[in-house]
Formats: sequence, C-alpha cells, structure tokens
Amino acid sequence: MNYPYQINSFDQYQSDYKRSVADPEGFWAGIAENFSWRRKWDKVLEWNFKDPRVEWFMGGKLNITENCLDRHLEKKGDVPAIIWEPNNPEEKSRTLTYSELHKEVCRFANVLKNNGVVKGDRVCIYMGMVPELSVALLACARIGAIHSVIFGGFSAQSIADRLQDARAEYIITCDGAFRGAKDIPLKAIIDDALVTCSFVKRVIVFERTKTPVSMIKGRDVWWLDEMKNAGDDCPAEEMDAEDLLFILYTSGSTGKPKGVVHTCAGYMIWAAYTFVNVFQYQPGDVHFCTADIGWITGHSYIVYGPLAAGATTMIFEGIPTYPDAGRFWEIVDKHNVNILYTAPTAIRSLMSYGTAPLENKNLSSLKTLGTVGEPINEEAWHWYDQHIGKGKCPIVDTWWQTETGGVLISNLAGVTPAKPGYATLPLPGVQPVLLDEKGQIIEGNDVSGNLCIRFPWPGILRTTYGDHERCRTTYFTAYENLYFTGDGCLRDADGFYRITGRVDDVLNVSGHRIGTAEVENAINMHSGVIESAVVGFPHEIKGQGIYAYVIFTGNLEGDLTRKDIAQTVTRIIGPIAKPDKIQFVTGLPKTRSGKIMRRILRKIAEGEMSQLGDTSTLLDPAVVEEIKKGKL
Ligand code: 7RM
Repeated sequence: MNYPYQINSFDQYQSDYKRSVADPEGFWAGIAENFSWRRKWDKVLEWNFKDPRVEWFMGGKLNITENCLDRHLEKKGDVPAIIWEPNNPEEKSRTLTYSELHKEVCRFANVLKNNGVVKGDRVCIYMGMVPELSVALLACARIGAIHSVIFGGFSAQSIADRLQDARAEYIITCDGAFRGAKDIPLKAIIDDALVTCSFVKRVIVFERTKTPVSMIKGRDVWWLDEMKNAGDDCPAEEMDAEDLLFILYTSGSTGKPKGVVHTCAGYMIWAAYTFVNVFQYQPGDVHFCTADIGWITGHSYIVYGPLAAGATTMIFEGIPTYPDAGRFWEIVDKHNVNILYTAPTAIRSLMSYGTAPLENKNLSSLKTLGTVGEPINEEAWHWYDQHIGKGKCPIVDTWWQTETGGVLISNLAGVTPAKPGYATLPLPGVQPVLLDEKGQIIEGNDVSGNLCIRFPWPGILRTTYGDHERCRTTYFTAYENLYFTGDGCLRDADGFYRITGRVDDVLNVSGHRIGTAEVENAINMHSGVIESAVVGFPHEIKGQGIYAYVIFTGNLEGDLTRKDIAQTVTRIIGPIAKPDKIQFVTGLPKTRSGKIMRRILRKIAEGEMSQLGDTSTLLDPAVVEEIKKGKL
C-alpha cells in the first residue's frame, strides 16, 4: 500500500464505491486528510444543481503548490519531479528534482509579483512544452493568480477572444516552440493578438527557439532577465478551498468557447486521487502523459495530479512522428517509462507505420497503458495491448472532460476489469445515470442513453468564467438536477459503461474538441461565403474529420478557393480546426422554419446515402440530390 487512498483490489473498489455513495462527505473528508492544509474545512460539501452551486471543503485554507512541492521536499527533494525530453533527440534531456522545481517556481512567482501580478489576476499562458510551462502554472498558483493556458495550435484571433473574455492583463509566452520539423512563432502570434487587447500590461517571454522577436518597450520582458532579479523565497499565498485555480477554454455547441473554472481544493484532490488510482502509480514510477499542457489532460495528468502525488512526470516537447514514428518508443526505452498515457488518434497514427519503428526498442519498463480523449476502436486497442504492452500491461480507458477536472469513468489498472472499447466503471464518488429522449432515467443493464451524473464529485466545474448562466444552461438544464455530459453512452449487461460519442454539435478531431458552430463562424468570415454547415465524418486516424458544406458566391476556383477557406479557418481558430473536406453547394437542406437538417448532412458525409430518412419536410428536397451527387 503506497498511498493511504490507493485502491488495491476489486473488493476494495466495490466497498469504497458504496461508501462514497452512502456517505460522500465522510468519504471525501477521509481522502482530504491526506493533503496539507493551512486550515481544515468547516463543512465538506454544499450543493445544488439548480443554480448550480457546488462547494467542497468550505472554509478550508491551502495552497496547491505546497501540496505539489513543499511537502515533498523533506523526503523527495532529490527525486525527479519533471523529466523533460526535447523535440530534437540530439538535444539533451533535462531533469528537475522536487527541490529544483520548488526553487524555480518560487523564483518565477517572485517574477510575477515584481511585474505587478496579484492574487485573483488572470494570467494567460501560451507556451510550448518546456519545463518552464509547468513552472509558470505553479508560480501562478503559488501567488493565487488564475492561469488560463492556451494551446499553441490556436490562432491570434482565438487568443484575443480568450484574453478579452478572461480580462487577462498578463501573458507568459515563448519566442517560439519546436514541434516536429516546425518552429511555431508564439511571440509573433501573441503580438498579433494584442493589437486588439491593449489592456494587456505585461508579456513575459521565455527564450526557447531563438526565433527573432520584437520586444515592445514597457510591455515585454525576458523570462531570464527577470529571473536574475528575483529571490528564491516565496511563501505560498493562503487560498480558500473554493478560490479559483484556473480557467480553461473549451468548445461547446455554440460559436464561442467557454471558460471552464476549477477551484483549488476539490480539483487538487480529484486530480491526485484519480491519478494514483486509475494508473496505480507506485513511488519511483516514471509517468508519461503525451498530451499537451494546453489541454485539461496535461493540466491534470502532467502537472497537478502527478506532482500532488510526489510522482515523476515526463514532459515531451515534440510529436509522436518526429524524427520518425519510433519516437514514443525511443522515449519509453531511454527514460524507462512505466506508465504511458496517450490518445487513440496517436495509437492509430503510429499503428499505420507497422511494427518496424518498434524494432530494437526496449519497452519492458512499461507496466500500465492508458487512453483518453475519444472512443478507442478495438483494432487500436489490440495493437496497443499486443505491440506496446506485450500483452502484460493493463490498459485503462479513461473517460472524462475538461469540465470534470479528472477521470470519472475508467478501469483501475490491474485492479478492476478492463474491456476493450469500454471505460468500464465509475470512480468512487461518481454516480452516472442514462437518460432517454423524454428525460426519464433508464434503469437496469443492457441499455443506452444520454450520460448524466447525479451527484457532485470534488473535481466538477464550478462555473463558466464571467457567465454563470451559461454554465447553468449548458450543463444543468437539459435534465433537472443532473449534470449533462453531452455524451451518448451504453451500459452493457454487466453494468460496464461504453461512451459512444457526443450527442451535441461538438466534434472530436484527433481528441480535440471542436464546435461545429465555431468552424461555421470561421468559414463564414471568408468574404465569398454566403452560408456554411459543418459536420463530422469518420476518419481513419483522427477519429472524426471536419466536413464543410459551403454556399459560395462569385469566382469559384475549386481547390484554390478551398485553400482560401481553410486558411481563413486557420486564421480565425487555428490549424486544428481546418476542414478536411469542403463541398460547394448551391443550397442547404432546411426545414420550413429555416433550420439546417444536420442529420441529413451528417449521413451524406458518412457516405450513408440510402439512409437519409424522411426528407419530405424539407423546404427544397431537390437540394439533397444535388448534395449527394457532389459528395467528396
Ligand atoms: C479529457 C478530454 C471531452 C470529450 C468527452 C467525450 C470524449 C474523452 C473518452 C471520450 C470515449 C473516452 N477532455 N472522450 N475521453 N470518449 N472514451 N475514454 O478529452 O473536454 O477535451 O473532451 O471527449 O466525448 O465528452 S475534453
């Protein structure tokens, strides 16, 4: 038994689960005892899903960085906290022990203070995958500033939208980021974003790529220069359990991403508890989560979960296929990785290169494999199991969301049963229910419906930044007194859960959440576009691809126009939202009330032409024939 809150057997899982439902407050108070508090809570939980209002560990005082750093110093000061592997395998990797990371974080926290950042300020972080990215998050948390990390694949326009929404006056960025053969000019993109964000007071720039940048006098400063003038003693700010820890923007079914808000204590406990239990982390293990810290997976399972557990966490700067498709396996071999956590899209992509990239790679250090982000197809699951796990590593299929803070449904590695394609069973504290179209709860097994959760867990989102009403309508009004996930789900005869995908207008492209309305808005920015409709289609590697139907006016030049439109999307959202297919049409299938019938467009994009269902209610049924003929 390595962590007092570690579940060691299926029996224990079952009894812990029961206890977490029968006495949630007692159960979570027991878990919370294992963390370090400045002051213990007065009350464990108060909640209602009407407002909604969820508060955990009320009156409790703490700082998450004391839990992630200070409390490990005595026994684990010399243990690696972060192992960093650069994009270029020729460059040296770096290790930061807990003492070193603590010192860096304190120093950079002082840099933030010296630059005017105070508790409650929003700090936007737009960096590549360097150890300093983790340092930046933790330094914010140390002084009570609220970080909002933006993934490097988002455009200047997306950054500006988020900066304005969060009213973030401080930015931490890099000159550039190395990703595979590319060098992304992060600072230049920030400069573009700031043209419309004159409220930004300070940009702190970490030098990574030596890409030439223009530094604006009075606004921009270098990370390294600032660090020279900063002391390395920085007492942690005392935070309330429910003070904001971070905002992370995520896509939904409307055109505008929402700032999901997580708070200090509940998020910390959820990230650490799920990290230890899902992956069955043992002290000394090297944990390699391949996500980017710009997504929730990186927040919870590269930074906060592992560090709160005193674990050793890998940060990989590059991509799975650079310099070749053997890179992950080379990293596993080189750093003796014990836990590998990646996305089905990465597995499918690497699978397509065959087993040659695995030759001469020693993967025997691996104990546990994990997947996240989208449903995993059986073929990919078995390839992962056989070729990477050599048939001896449990695979955890972890279902969760930005909004949930950490894993909600997953098997626990080697402790609870796995089933290919299934996330399997809920973690203690998680009470899933399935709903039918009429809003009735579906009881029993061998059923499917819309997935909701009927009781709060410590890591649930608290609000959407600056717009609580939006949080309520998005998650808590579809079904009364339930949190609605937006996912469809099947519960099999044994009570195991299988997530079948989104039931709203949200796409999952390579594990990235993208709203169809967002992409449509971006396409419509092109001056030649009259109207557009975006749907997903099955894509062999990405899971889902983006299919756009576009009504275009003026000079249509086929592929040239397509490229132009794709470029517009890249400019407005970023390269991750670029449509895979653009079909020009003269009309869209609409109901008499003017609503686009996406179901029909989806079927056509999927190639299921014969199953379009009833089209007689359409304003102009002939348009469907034209669209079918022009399918790409
Ligand atoms: C962690 C993350 C959330 C959406 C979610 C699902 C899908 C995530 C799985 C999955 C099937 C899984 N956060 N999803 N994990 N679907 N099996 N194991 O991905 O906010 O970016 O996306 O991703 O649709 O609602 S996210």
